[in-house]
Amino acid sequence: MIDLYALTSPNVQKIFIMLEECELPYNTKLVDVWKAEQFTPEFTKLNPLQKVPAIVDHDGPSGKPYTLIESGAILMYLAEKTGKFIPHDPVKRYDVIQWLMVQMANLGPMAGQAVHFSRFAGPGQDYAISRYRTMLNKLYTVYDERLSKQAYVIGDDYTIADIAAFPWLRNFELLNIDMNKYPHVKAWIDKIAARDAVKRAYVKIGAIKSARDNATDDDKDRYFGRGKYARA
Ligand SMILES: N[C@@H](CCC(=O)N[C@@H](CS)C(=O)NCC(=O)O)C(=O)O
Repeated sequence: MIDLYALTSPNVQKIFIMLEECELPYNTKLVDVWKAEQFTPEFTKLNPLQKVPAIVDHDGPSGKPYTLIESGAILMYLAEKTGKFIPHDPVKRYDVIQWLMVQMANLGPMAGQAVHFSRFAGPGQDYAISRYRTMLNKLYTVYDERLSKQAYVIGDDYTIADIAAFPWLRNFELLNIDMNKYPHVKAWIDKIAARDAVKRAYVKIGAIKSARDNATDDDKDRYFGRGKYARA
């Protein structure tokens, strides 16, 4: 059995999708980051970075419990555990790993900062918003070019490179991205959204209630590490 420490953000959505795709049994343990639950000593022991997702696989390597953080590492671990969504062929395998890293190091951080500066940082953020949205449009262009030539991110097969990118690229409305420019990404989003496992994952995610809508200014300062919570 796997414990998934979760809320509803894109990095967590990846893991719900992967667990559903692999049909692995799991318990969802909610960590409401809007209520500071990521900062408890119990959760900090699991993830010293105090972020979701994290998993504990009670049937880990050698049958012992194993804790993992970072959504990209969790996807690789689950792919290797089940032998699914990562090819054995060495070239294709490294194609998957490369594109997983593209998502982890580029798409996720750029989209996260674009949302932060457009929604949560207050007025006067034009430079930051333009910078992150420019980087995002570059990334949508790169994914669109790939998907104009092939069905999935690394070729003919659906892999963890798709599962990692999907929760971010599907957020185009929130990110204010004009999808008329990226028709192949749009078709790929629709195709992945129609998968049974993905539908099951989003039913579960949709049922999660967090304190985000009622977060006070102090809750937001604590979450974003600003105001009296800033360390620099
Ligand atoms: N690189 C990490 C990012 C995880 C992350 O940023 N999680 C956010 C939600 S999307 C979080 O838990 N934030 C709480 C905090 O920073 O206090 C991953 O991909 O797992």
